[in-house]
Amino acid sequence: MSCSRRCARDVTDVGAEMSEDLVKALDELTADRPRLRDVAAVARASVEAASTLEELEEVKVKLLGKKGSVTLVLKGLGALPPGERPAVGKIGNLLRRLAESEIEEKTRVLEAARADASLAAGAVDVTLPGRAPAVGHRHLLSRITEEVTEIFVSLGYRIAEGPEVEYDYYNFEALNQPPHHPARSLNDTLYIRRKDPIDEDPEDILLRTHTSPMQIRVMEKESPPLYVISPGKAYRRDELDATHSPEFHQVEGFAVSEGITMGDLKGTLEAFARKLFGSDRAVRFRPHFFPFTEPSAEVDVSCFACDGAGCGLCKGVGWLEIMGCGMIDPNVFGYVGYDPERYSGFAFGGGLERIAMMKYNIDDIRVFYENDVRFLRQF
Ligand code: 2NL
Repeated sequence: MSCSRRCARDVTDVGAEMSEDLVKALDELTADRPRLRDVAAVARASVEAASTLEELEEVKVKLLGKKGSVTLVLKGLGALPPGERPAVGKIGNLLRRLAESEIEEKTRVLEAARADASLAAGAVDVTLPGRAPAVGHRHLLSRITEEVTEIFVSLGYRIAEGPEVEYDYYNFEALNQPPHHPARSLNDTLYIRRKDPIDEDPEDILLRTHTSPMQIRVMEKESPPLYVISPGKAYRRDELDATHSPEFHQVEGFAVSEGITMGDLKGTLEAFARKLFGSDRAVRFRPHFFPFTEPSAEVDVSCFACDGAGCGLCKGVGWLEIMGCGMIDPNVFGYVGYDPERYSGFAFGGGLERIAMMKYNIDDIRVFYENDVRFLRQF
C-alpha cells in the first residue's frame, strides 16, 4: 500500500516538472490575452479538481472533445485576423499539450489511488501475528478404549470389531440366552422392526446389548487357539441418568484353547487391572452369575483413592468393580461347533465409561456425550 502511494507521488512530481515548463511558456505568451489565460487556468483547475477517473474523463471531454474549450481555441484560428493566427496557434498547441499531459499525469495518480483502495478493501495484513488453530485431541472414551485394548494386544490378543445392529441369534441365543430368557425383555432391548414383518420374525434384529456377538462371529468362523478383544458401542433401553446411558461402550474379550483354566483367567485379568490402575492394586474375584459363563465372577480392584480403607469413590467398600468374567459355558461352544471336551476358555467384559469414571473419578456418565470442551480438554 505504502509503495503504490509513494509511486503515485513520484509520478505527480515528474509530471509537475513537465507541466511547469508549459505553464511558464503559456504565462508569457498570454500575458496580454486574458481570455486565453483563463482557458489555461480553468483547464488546469478542472483537471486538478477531478477526484475520480470518471470525473477526469468528463473533464477531458470538456477540454479536448469536439466542442472542448481547448479544441475551440484551435478551431477558431480561421476566424482570426491573419496576423494573430501564428501566436494564437502556438498558444492553442501549448494549451493542448498542457491539458494532455496534466490529464495523463492525473490519470496515473487516480489509477494508483484506485488500486490502493481495492487492495485495502481486500487486504490481508501479513504482518499481523497468526491466529493459531485450536488443536483438538481424541475423546476420553477413545483414549480409554485404546488403553484397554493395547494392554490386551500386548498380551497377544487381537482386536475384532463388528456390526452394532445384530441378529437376536448372535446377541442372545448363541450366548446361552434362549427365547424366554429375561435378559431379552423388551424393557431391556432395542429391537428393530423390519419393513416386511411377514418374511422374517420382526423381532430378530436389534441394537446389540453387548459386544459379545462379535466374539461368537469370530469363534463361528475360526478355530482355536483364539485370543480376541472386542471393543465397541452397545445399546440398552435405559433412561439417561448419572450412571445409565442407552448408548454406551463396552470391551469384551475371550481366550479359547486346549487346557485353559480359571488360573489363566485370574492371571490375565490381574495383569490387566494392575496395568490400568497401578501395579500396587489388589484384585479379587467375587462369585457371580452370567448366562454365558460357568463359573462366573465379578472382578474388583482395591480402591486406588483410599487403598481399601473405604471412601467416597468406593462408597466405603474399599473395592471397585471393574468387569465381569467367567469360564465360557460349554453350551456356547455347542453353538459355535467346538468340542467342549477338547477346548476350554474364559471370557470377560466391562463398560468403558465405568472404567473411565473410576480411573478419573468422574461421577456422571452424561459428561461423555455432552461434548462440553471444558470437561473434555482435561484429559
Ligand atoms: C458384564 C459381563 C461378561 C462375558 C462378558 C462372554 C463372551 C462370550 C462368551 C462368554 Cl463370546 N462370555 N462375555 C463373560 C462374562 C462376563 O461381562 O456384565 N460386563 C459388564
